[in-house]
Amino acid sequence: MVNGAAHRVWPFCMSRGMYMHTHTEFLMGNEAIALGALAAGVNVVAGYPGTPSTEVLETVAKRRKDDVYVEWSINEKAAMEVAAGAAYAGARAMVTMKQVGLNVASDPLMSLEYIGVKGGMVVMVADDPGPISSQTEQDTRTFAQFSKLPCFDPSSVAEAYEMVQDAFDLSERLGTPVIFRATTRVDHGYESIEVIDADEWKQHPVEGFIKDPSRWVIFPRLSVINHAKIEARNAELSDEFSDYCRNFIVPEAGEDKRLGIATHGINYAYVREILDETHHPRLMRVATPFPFPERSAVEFLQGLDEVLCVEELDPVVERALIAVCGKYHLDVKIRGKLTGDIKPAGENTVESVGAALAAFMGEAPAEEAGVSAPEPPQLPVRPPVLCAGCPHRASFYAVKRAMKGRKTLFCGDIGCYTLGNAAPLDMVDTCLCMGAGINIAQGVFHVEPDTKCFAFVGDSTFFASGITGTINAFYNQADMTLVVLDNSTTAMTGHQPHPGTGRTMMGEVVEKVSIEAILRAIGLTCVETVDPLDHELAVETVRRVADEPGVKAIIFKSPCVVLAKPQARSVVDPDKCVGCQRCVKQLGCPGLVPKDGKVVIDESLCTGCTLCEQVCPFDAISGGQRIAMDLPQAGGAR
Ligand SMILES: Cc1ncc(C[n+]2csc(CCOP(=O)(O)OP(=O)(O)O)c2C)c(N)n1
Ligand code: SF4
Ligand code: SF4
Repeated sequence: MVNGAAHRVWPFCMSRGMYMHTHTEFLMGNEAIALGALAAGVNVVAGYPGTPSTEVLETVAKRRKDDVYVEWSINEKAAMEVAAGAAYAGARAMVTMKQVGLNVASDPLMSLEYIGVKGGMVVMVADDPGPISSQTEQDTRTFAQFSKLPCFDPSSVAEAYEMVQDAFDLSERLGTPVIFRATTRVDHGYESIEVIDADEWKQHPVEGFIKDPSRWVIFPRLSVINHAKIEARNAELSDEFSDYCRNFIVPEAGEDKRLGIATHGINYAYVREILDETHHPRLMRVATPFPFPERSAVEFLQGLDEVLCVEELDPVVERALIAVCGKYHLDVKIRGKLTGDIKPAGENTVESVGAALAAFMGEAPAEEAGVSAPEPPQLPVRPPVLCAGCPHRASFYAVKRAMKGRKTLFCGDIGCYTLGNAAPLDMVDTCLCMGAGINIAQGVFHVEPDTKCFAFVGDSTFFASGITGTINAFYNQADMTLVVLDNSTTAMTGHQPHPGTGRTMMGEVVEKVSIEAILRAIGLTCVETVDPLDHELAVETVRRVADEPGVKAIIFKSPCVVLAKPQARSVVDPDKCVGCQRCVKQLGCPGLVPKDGKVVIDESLCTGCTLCEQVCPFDAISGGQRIAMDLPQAGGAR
């Protein structure tokens, strides 16, 4: 439709907010998504942290009413299944994760599409073009096509708030999970928006689980029947989405009627910011990349010669428009990523989109047209480092010293401790995805048995996906050392609790799950727990444990310094410091600063962890006090 005139109005666009009391809040996109879910009457929210998705669940926990249940699950698969169970029982449920989390949760999600849900279920996935804080640049719109699930893709904070409510309504009406996908600039952008007052949030009564094996038990026969239904439903939904008010066409302004621009998500905002309101090509904004609003696309393409698809990550809109042109014999040239007009990877910016639009519209190159700002001066490169006093530094350094001169492999994993790869530690040889390091170490061991293989894993990662790898190693007779870096939090994503912390997102204090007990239950007989900041003991423990046969484990237990209050800072005695800079060269702690041929300690950074005190060969550093976590009795951990 062109500006909503030609077809019926999509019901969800008109149903909310008309008779409701609202107020204005300045919100981050993720907060808006959380408030939208609460306004839609969400009953259960489960998730696993990951940037840029984390604030959604945290905001639900902060702003929820007493009858809303919220949890950090141990990983995304668990979260997906918890939400599915709640939705089976008729609750409105949301599951939150970052884009790579969807890989972990894909097994239940792919089957869930065949089974369906009773209460509305929204799968909130945050994509990370760039990537800014992820290991992949995957596009959840493509995952929506693969899984055949309807998908929403908002362009702004205000839209995210509204669209998540649309997603719940659609999910419940169709009995299917719905993907709600936003990208970093929407998730972490801020806007003042109108939100519904809390006392007018929808109350969603929960019917409860009704037993019906013909519906809830997946079997091949059921799957083939439901597959056919899903295909038919998606064809209908494509038609319905052509009337959805957020899939719209903006008619061209000015003389030129040959060109069109198709876009989505935050790129729509960039395009609108760049284009002259009085003179621009016809625009199509795609808010539901799957099922693609085909009828609307045909209308958009009528009479055009060329279309530029301005998108980030995969060429989803571009491919869909090419298919529409083929199906309807439309002679329109579709340009975008596949033709090299839009960069194939990385995040778009107002400047990069401006340059692409200027070239497409035959205008002066972006610089001359004044579209792009002058290049800002280069900022100094500041690689990420472990915090001053981070216990991970001490753990890596202990293993490094203990294994010096031996043939070793150090498999890292995902967390703050990935930063152990940087000089001078240089202790991460591999890093793939969460939990992978433990299995990669086994793979190397099986072809290179003379290498001492180590796998470093954080405590949250151990619970999320390290346990199965450890069992695999034990069962398949690997010879390797597992090093659990237990800082009692999920530090990298903002210090969320996990089963080892003894706290839940509902605010309950619960029994801590013991990593040591898990390792023993698997069958490991050599499990030692040590404070990594007790340097000589840590080194001695690594030397001894690494030479035990089979799978053995060291748990380095010391709190993340961001959560612990420093007791006393260390200082360098300038009369004793000879300027050898051993502390700086060995540890790379940002608190140690070379100055005038000697070293001083930046007291605004130092946490008094004492590691440099123990490393200095001239006893020139003193005064710190390390923060210890409760450790089991000495020797009791074997
Ligand atoms: C599948 C997946 N889910 C979530 C994330 C986001 N994430 C990165 S590291 C991490 C856990 C970090 O905690 P931990 O292992 O305890 O290490 P720490 O950062 O505390 O050192 C998470 C959840 C991810 N990278 N991949
Ligand atoms: S005591 Fe030394 S190693 Fe520890 S934080 Fe301070 S400067 Fe860094
Ligand atoms: S946040 Fe905690 S775990 Fe992460 S680098 Fe800093 S001290 Fe280490």
